[in-house]
Amino acid sequence: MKIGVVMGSTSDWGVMKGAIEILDRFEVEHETKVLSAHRTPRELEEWVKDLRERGFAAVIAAAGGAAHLAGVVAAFTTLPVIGVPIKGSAFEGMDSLLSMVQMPSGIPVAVVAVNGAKNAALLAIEIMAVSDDSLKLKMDDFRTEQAKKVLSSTLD
Ligand code: RP5
Repeated sequence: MKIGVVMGSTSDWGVMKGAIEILDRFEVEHETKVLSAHRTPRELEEWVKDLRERGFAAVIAAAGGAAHLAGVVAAFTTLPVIGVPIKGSAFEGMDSLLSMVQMPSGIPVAVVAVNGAKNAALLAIEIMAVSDDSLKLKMDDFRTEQAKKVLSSTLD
C-alpha cells in the first residue's frame, strides 16, 4: 500500500518535506504531487480518481490560504484524506485551518495542526498499520524511542 501526498504549490514543500521524512523512516511507499484545487482542478481529479485501484491507502493534502485542496481530494475518493493547513503570509494559517476543518457533513477530512506535516504522515501510517502488523511494530518502536528521549532529557 502507498500514501499519496499532494500540495497546492511548490511553496508548501518546505513544510511537507517533514511528511516525506516520516514516510521514508517507516519505509512506506509514497507518491508526491504538486496539484492545485484552483489552478489545476482537472489534473487533480485525474490523479485522485483511481488512487484506490492503484494501491493507495490514504492521501495527505496540504494547502494554504483558501485551502480547498483536501476537501476537493475527498470529494473524488473514499480513501481517508488528511489535510495539512499551511501557514501563509496572512492570518497565521488560521485561514487554511478553517478552510480545511470546516468540511460540510458527508465528505470528511481529518485535519492536523497548522504545518503539521509530520503528524499527517504518522496518522496515515497508523491507518495503514490497522491491517499491517510489521508497520504496527515499527510504530510501537517509534513511540518507545520518543518516550525514551523525553525521559532522558536534561535541562541546562
Ligand atoms: C495555496 O496557495 C498553496 O497551497 C500555497 O500554500 C498558497 C500559496 O501558493 P503560491 O502562491 O506560493 O504558489 O494554493
